[in-house]
Parts: sequence; structure tokens; C-alpha cells
Amino acid sequence: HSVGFMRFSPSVLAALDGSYRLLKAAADRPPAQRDPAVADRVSEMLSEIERGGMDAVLRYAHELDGWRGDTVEISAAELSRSGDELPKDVRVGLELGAERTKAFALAQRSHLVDFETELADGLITGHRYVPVGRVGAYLPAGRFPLLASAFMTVGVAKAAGVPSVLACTPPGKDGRAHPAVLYSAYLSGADRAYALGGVQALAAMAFGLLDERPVDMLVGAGNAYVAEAKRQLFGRVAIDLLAGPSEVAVLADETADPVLVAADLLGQAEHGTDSPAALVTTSQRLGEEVIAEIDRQLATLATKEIAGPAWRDYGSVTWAKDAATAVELMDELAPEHLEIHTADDGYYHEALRNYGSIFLGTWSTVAYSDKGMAGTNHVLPTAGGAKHSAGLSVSRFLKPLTYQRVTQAATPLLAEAVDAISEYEGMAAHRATATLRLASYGATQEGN
Ligand code: HSO
Ligand code: ZN
Repeated sequence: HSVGFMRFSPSVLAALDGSYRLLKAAADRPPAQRDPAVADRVSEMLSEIERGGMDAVLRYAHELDGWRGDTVEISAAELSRSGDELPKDVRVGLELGAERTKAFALAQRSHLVDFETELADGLITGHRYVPVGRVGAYLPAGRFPLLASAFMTVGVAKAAGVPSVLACTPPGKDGRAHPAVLYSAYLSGADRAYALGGVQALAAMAFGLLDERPVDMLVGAGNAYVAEAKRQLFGRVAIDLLAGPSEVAVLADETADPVLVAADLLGQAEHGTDSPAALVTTSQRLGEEVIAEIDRQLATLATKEIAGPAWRDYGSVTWAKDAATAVELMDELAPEHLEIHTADDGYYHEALRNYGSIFLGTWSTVAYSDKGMAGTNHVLPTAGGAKHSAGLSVSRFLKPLTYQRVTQAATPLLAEAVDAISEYEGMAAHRATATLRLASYGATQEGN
């Protein structure tokens, strides 16, 4: 069985046998996660750029983005004026999103505390949070520019205290960067911005071609080429995560409003024709109503050419016999976004373990977070990644660096065991670091 995010493993299906039923199945197969042709092309581009430097970057910008001009850097003046041509209500909305995302990141930051503890007499240990030094953010501007992405990447990095944050966004047909994307980057506190797209942008940041020094970390989503470039650059730089198509899941009972559930499923199916949307419900009636309601809403939706095929191929509705089964199915899906529309949202919030971000209750919808209004980050794990990882947050830009200070008095507490273990391992030089200290510790003891 495929529910559009993934195939359930036979053991999961066997364990749940008889306690669920697919009311609407997805296409047989979840979207492919990796295309070897893309991997080859990206690998070739990265080595070209590593060899050819900025000349190669600009050649790709010319060929692939239609870029013309003499510099890809956007001046500080252009960046600060980027909001001028935007409608007032859009500007105000972006300002609110940037502020709220920053406020949430700072609140999270305040809960990441440095600490120190004396683990044994004279052995003092602790950690200090230190921000990553240089971050490169990729801000896509394709069919949908997703303006809040700058808040989630640039803005949250700045809230973490990252000293230098670069932003790259692809130029449009007119050769210029999207003004609203630039304004979002400006509001988020980007230190420098560039009209540069795709693989060439990520490579230029990672190889230090834009302002001499390489970035330490690349963040931000993009198309399959961007994701693949991040995968291949990982190791040389850190990355946030590898984002696949956006996903939404709703967990609903008989009290849910089918019109809102249908709207929220289509709200993310709109991202792309391969965007999965899943409903898991303990009410068969609700499930059937949502299926009918989705067709009704699709008929007049302006983006039905995208959301329609997405729902047809990757949409699913599953009935679960009880709340516990619904939780098991949902934890198996591990969706990027998860909405709960039930009479007991608190139960589900406690019980569920795998999701990127959860939206509790009828009044909470994914788009609020997507656009930065909820304050939470929308860079979240897809394709089951929520089983092992959380989404981007201020903590990702902060390194909890540990330290230890051993007093002379504590020497025997550590050195004697290190002496014995190193000798057993055959590591003489390690052993000497301990025995030398034991010897001088002993000498001072005798002197007393
Ligand atoms: N749902 C997307 C983020 C977004 N959607 C922004 C619309 N605007 C990926 O999490
Ligand atoms: Zn979205």
C-alpha cells in the first residue's frame, strides 16, 4: 500500500491488519527521491566550478538563468530599496512574518542555555553555545517564490547570532532578482545578497567564490538540482536538510469540518504535482465527505492544474478503527506538516512522535506557518525524515561546545583509569599524558 508519502512496510501492515482501510489510495509509488541523471549533472557542474572558479559560475548563470550583467552582487542600497515597488499590504505582511519568525527563534534561543557542572570533585564540565560563523542561504524564486523562506533561513541564522549570512536567489527573465524575495532577505538581516541561482549559487557559496571565504553551512530549499548539490557538498559544509516535495497530513475524527480539512489538504497539494496529501480519520463518514469536498473545491481552484494531479496521484484517505491505530499510521507516515482536527487534540499531541511541525485544532492551518505568521520554521523534514530529524531551528545554527577543566587535586580520579586503559589498548603516548601528570601530582603531594 502506498499512501503517497511512502509504502508501508509489510510488517507494519501485518501488525495493523483489519484495523484500517484505504478509502482513497495514492499512486502505486511514492515520488522518486533521487534521479541519477540529476546526480551526474550536479557532480559535473560542481567540479567545473571548483576548477574554473567565478568564471565557471558566471558561465552557468548566463547559460541556465539567462543572467546578463557585470556583477551578481546586489548592492546594500538596492537591497534596502527592494520593498519600494511592492504593494503596501504585501510589505506589511512580510514585515510581520519576519518579526514573528525572529521572535520565536529568539524565544527558542533563550531556552538553549550554557551550563556548567562539577561531575566529580575538581572535574568541571559544561557547554557554551557558539553560533556557526558563516551561513549561505538559498532563496528559490520559481513558479512560487515562497517569500517567507528568507525568514526561516537568513532570519533564524541571524537570531542565532551567525555573524555573516549570504543569500542567493535566482534572477528572473529580466535578469533581476525577485524584489519581494530581496525584501524578505533584507528584513531578515542578510549581510550580502546575490542574484544567482541553482547549483552555481550553492557551489559559489561553498567554494568561497562570492566574498573570498567559503560558508560553513548551506540552508534553504530548492528544486531537485539544489537538493542534489547540497547532498554532494555535505561534508565540506553542513546543511539543514534535504527537502523533497512538500507534504501535508491531517488526522481528523467525526467532529472535523470536511470543508476545512479538504481546503488544508489542497493548500499543500498546490506546491507541486508530486506533493503528497494524506488524511487519516477515525470516521469513515468524514473521510468520504472530504473526498467529495476536494473534488468540489478543485473544480474552481485557480491552481487546479497542480493540486488536481497531486491529489489524484499522491492523495490518500485512510480510515483507522481507533485513535491508537490512527497514531500508528501517522507515525509511520512521519509527515512534514501534520494537522489535528479532533475532539481530543491533546491526546494526539502527546501520543504522536514523528512529524515536522504539528498544527493543533481547527483554527491552526499550515499556511500560517508557511508564511511566517505562526513564527515557527517551515524548513521541515520530508519523505519520512521526521522519523529521525526535526526541522530547521535556531539550535541548528548553534554549536553546544563542551569544555572541561581538571584541577590538580582531581588528577587521580582521571589519570589512573586512563593509565590502565591506554596501556591495555597499547597506546603508549596516550598513557604518558596521564602518567606524567600522575607523577607531578605525586611529587607535589610529597612536597606537602
Ligand atoms: N510548505 C512549504 C513552505 C511554504 N509554503 C512557504 C508556502 N509558503 C514547505 O514547508
Ligand atoms: Zn506550503
